[in-house]
Amino acid sequence: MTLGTPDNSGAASLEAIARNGSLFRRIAVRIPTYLKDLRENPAWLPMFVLARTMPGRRMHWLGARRVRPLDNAGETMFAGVDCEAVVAGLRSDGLFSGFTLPPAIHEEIAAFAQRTPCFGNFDRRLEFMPGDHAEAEKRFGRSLLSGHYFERILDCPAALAIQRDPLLLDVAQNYLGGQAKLITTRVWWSFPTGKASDADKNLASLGKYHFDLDDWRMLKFFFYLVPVDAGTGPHVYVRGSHRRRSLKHQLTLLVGHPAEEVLDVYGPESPVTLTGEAGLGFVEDPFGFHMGTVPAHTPRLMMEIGFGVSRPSRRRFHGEPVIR
Ligand SMILES: O=C(O)CCC(=O)C(=O)O
Repeated sequence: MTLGTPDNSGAASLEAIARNGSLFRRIAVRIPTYLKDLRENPAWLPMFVLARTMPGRRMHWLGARRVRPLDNAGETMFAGVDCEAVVAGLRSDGLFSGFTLPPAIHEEIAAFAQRTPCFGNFDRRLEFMPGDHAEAEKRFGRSLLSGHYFERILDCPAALAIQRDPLLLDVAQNYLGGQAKLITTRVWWSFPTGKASDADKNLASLGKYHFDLDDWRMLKFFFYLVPVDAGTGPHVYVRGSHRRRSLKHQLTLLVGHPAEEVLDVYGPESPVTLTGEAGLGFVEDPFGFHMGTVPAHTPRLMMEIGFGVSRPSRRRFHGEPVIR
């Protein structure tokens, strides 16, 4: 398209207005959450403003307390995984893949998820059994992209066994520093659905590269609880994007950015698409760009165990945008 002709510049400015309108809408929907976060914890504000910048992050990393890897990380279910190798992968790529859950553990969580009602699109009013997804979309008259268990998952002993596994804390403390603590435990479905809105996709962190801005330093362990192939909405991580950031992506108000923009900075070879069997686990520094993808044909069941260095929100369970 040639810019500058009257017709084209009109189209370009309409496009710009639409883009800005959607930007303001995306910011506006988050404002109530931000205000409550600030009231609950005033230290949230400097983090929210500065943790998106490299100098802000680097300053905070200087305060990371050094710990020594445990020779024997207690009774871990991940025998054979070496903490130092995991931390080395995290430092260089922002990602380490190579955990395997024992079958009894991932099968128990998957069975728990099948028999327990979940909440659609992070909304506690949209409660349904995962097996009734198609019927629930009709009943609620909207597409249901995700189904979360929130605190219900804490009733599943196998999920608690992963959350408490000493190797995860060992990796977190060696990477983030001695201050690392558990902040999130979540299990959720991503469902194939034809008609999800961009707002629902953004809420579910699907289909758009973004970085997490919930704490100064974070680490997320993800585990697939069903086999995940290209059609099951695999997770994608942009290798190396936790270590450097274009100025545009530091001064941005938004954490989500179009793929072309992100890959222009880190290169087309940088994204790693994580597919694998039920039980596959990986860990990432979520300051690096990453995303889930919308499943094309099969629902994905996934678990996340997150570590951070600040006090977690007492008010809302992971990612819950509805303020009570
Ligand atoms: O669903 C996924 O694979 C992505 C999750 C995600 O982006 C996040 O937890 O920040």
